[in-house]
Amino acid sequence: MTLDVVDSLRSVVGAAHVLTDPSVTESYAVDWTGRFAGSTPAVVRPASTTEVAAVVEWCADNGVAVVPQGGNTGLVGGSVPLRREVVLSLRRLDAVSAVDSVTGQVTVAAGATIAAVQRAARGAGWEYGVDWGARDTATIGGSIATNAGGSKVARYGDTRAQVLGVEAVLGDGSVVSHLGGLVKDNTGYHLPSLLCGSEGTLGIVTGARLRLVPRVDERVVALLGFARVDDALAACGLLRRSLPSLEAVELMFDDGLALVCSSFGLSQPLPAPAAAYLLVECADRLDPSDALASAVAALRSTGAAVATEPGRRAELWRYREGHTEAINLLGPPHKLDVTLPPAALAAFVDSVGARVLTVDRRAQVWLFGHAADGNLHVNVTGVDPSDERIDSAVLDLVAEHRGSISAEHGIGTAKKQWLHLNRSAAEIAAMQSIKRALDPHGILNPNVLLPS
Ligand code: FAD
Ligand code: 2HG
Ligand code: ZN
Repeated sequence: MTLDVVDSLRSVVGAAHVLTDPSVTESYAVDWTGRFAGSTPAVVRPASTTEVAAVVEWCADNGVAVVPQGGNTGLVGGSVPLRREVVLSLRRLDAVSAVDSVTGQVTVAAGATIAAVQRAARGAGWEYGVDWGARDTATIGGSIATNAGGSKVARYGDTRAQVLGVEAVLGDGSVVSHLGGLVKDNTGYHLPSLLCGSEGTLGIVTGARLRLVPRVDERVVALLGFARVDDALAACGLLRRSLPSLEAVELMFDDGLALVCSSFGLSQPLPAPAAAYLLVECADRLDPSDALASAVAALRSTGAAVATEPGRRAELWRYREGHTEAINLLGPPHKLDVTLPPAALAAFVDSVGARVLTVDRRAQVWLFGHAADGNLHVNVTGVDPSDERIDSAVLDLVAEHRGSISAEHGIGTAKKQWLHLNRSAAEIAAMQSIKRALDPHGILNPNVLLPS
């Protein structure tokens, strides 16, 4: 059976592009955190939409399940083969077409990285409005499949808000392509919206037409300390109201910042440590430093480090973006990426640590996130990576506060069993009907999102 799969896939994409050596396929079979790992008979690396369609059609005809994979930076175990599925890597489809400088749009292939799209946009006087720490590896296809968020959502929206059109291969091998880029186009179901956040269960995204935003080059970053967590959370609303140039408001706490400092040999950013920190970025055509300074003056901040020069701005961002890597150095974490209603955020921050400790006294709970969106990343280390009581404790608390159990990373395999906390039986049944319609053989990423 395995040999047939490999031989057949080789005849579609060429022998060099079907990887079977376990020492090579291993890295495609374990997720970024190290918490989710499996194995695969083959990693197939097509170079075009036609080849993707031929691979999927062959897999559909032969009942072979497929896990699509982009940069493999996903954080919910959705991009790895847990039950010997074939891995379909999109990384060779990495073309970025010329930016249409009139419409501010670009067509990109699924395997292009976020950084490649950002570079192309900037080169043409535009900007791609989505950004996060894994930009050099994460792909457009993966970001559409997860509806990735990142640090600029409050200003520009999530990935779904950037996607004007998609090209995708559905579960029977048919190709849907709608890349014309018309901003107003009410011609029936909006497949791009449906594919955004579908986590590879409805179709393999092979390309997308993306909206860009005007480039603004004058930037200022401030890292602010707060003696009380409540003061930091309250500051977030005030900054959003008073600064039209606000691009990001990111939240950190003293323990997480100290971990980043010790992991990467960084010095503390402020003269005196604080309980909570906000990393704030403003961007505009004219220098937004004065506007930010007057907004900050109205806050209960205990100290600030401010930077306008690109190198120094990046140094301040390192304190925030270093969290994921620093936490992973402690061993595979439980990652719970959640949203709380603004009124519930402070109470959740207060109680989540204690709730986790009732499950395992050894737990270390790390909190950080995108404060502008009420999006908190709860990471738990020091416990058994497979102890799902940890995930239950956090996600039940989120549901008690009427929050979302997935803000931006998706459900994947990690949160599949808690989907009912946010979705009714009728909603799940509707999703299953859509799945059956677009993937009639049930071969596309079968381990994620929906109950089996
Ligand atoms: P993969 O990890 O390869 O796949 C993710 C999911 O998409 C899987 O279910 C996979 O099957 C599916 N998929 C991949 N490609 C396709 C395709 N072409 N067609 C259909 N399905 C596909 N995420 C955020 O939202 N915000 C953040 O701030 C953020 N920060 C991060 C920081 C770090 C350091 C890391 C490691 C990750 C971070 N992430 C963040 C998570 C991750 O980068 C995103 O989920 C990203 O969108 C995944 O893209 P990828 O190409 O790596 O996809
Ligand atoms: C971030 O905001 C990412 O840095 C990763 O979404 C979150 O590591 C995490 O839990
Ligand atoms: Zn995030």
